[in-house]
Amino acid sequence: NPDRDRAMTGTFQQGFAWGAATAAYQIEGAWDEDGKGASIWDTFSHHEGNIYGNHNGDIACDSYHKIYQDVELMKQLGLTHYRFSISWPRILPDGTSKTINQAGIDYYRELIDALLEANIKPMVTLYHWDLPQALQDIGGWENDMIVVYFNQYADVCFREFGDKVKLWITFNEPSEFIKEGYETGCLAPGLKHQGTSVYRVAHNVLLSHGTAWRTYDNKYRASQKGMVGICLVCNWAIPYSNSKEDVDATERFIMFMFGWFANPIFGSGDYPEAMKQQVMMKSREQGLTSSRLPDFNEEEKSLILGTMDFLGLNYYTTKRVRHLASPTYPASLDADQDLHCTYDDDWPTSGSTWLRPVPWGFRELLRWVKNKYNNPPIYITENGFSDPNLESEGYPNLDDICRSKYIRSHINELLKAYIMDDVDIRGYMTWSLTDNFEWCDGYSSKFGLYHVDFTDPSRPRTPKTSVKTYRQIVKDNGFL
Ligand code: PNW
Repeated sequence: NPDRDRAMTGTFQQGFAWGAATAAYQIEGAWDEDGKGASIWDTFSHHEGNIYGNHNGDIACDSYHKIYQDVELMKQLGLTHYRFSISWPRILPDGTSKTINQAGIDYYRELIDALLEANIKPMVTLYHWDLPQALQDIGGWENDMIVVYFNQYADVCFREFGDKVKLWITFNEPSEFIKEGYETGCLAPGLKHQGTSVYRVAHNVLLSHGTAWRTYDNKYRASQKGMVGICLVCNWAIPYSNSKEDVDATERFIMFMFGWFANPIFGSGDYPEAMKQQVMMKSREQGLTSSRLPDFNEEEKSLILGTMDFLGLNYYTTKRVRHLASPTYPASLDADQDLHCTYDDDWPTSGSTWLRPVPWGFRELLRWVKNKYNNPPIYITENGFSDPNLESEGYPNLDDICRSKYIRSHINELLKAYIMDDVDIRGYMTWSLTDNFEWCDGYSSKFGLYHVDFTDPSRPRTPKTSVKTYRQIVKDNGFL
């Protein structure tokens, strides 16, 4: 449908949030400075063979020492918002509120003040994957006690920064760090606990989220008047064929990726039916008497349901989904879904195998979320593109026309969702401000609007062409 891709002119509402997003471990560096404790990412990346080229985040973009340079980049873009994350062990070195590292608090206060001085509002993620190693040593998210520790940490952050931070995100992409951290082992802590752990961990993450939201609601909301949300990543998905099997598999795919967290927090108040049925069926096949997916008791359900002031939605790509029965063993989150994902060959490529730009999928996803979950307020908290591997053409290539195209086309679909579909969209944060430590890809994968030279000790930042593109859209509040 060629009409689908036609660009639209128009603007977003006054006060629309325009931002860029980052995460502590990916940019800060200073991994053991000024009293910071180790995180699971320090441990994981220091272990040979876990990361491309054995890269690590010891220095990264050195953003810990470059507050004012980074704020300058945001000013050049004309941003109204900046999404960053707090490193839990930088302020609570052993994970608990027994010891507070004042230098860590001071660092984030200085950053927040510098942002506000530049008229940029902070949006702060509490957990973007860098758990204190001390808490991993007692089981991390598999230990039910984590709910208490996360709540202590959230409470310290609300207390210390809540006078100036009005937009909070508890978790970034739980589906992602749980699957890759506890089952495939691709992300820290690198565990390969197949089949059951992911569901137990998700249960604890949901309880942690709900508890922290209630702490804000009970102790801080009246005086601080902020909002607390969660970031969920969701691909759009379309069936491989019109068969009922493929259509059902597509629905399952979205439920396992998004409904797993969305339904308990702002949907039915329980795990999705498709997920419950599927994991029960698979568990029975494996000779288990109960499902590997835990049940919520009523108390847990009511603790979690309704604990969301806004949805942070991360969108990158779309998949084509086909039903495919998986073998009974080994049990895994993937095998539980009985499906196979592909993409269409005519979807363009990027520097990441998993990322095929499909802008219209963005609008479809937004419309689906609106209808399925009763029109929640949505901030796009991540959307971005990795530079194709241009080594052969001489790196760095700062003329990132593909990123410009990605940004323009995705924001245009967002505009259609806002104007034509009445989706309640409050803002858009691009991933990412600068090139940074891209998890297991190290520095080989580049998502930044600004290039960073990681071979230079001063980590100079240079604008790519997409800076101009994004600055114009921000200035026009859309497309004039
Ligand atoms: C995000 N997907 O992860 C993370 O939040 C960032 O820290 C990361 O740097 C960025 O994407 C780029 O990789 C994703 O399934 C996880 O489409 C999964 C998906 C996309 C992004």
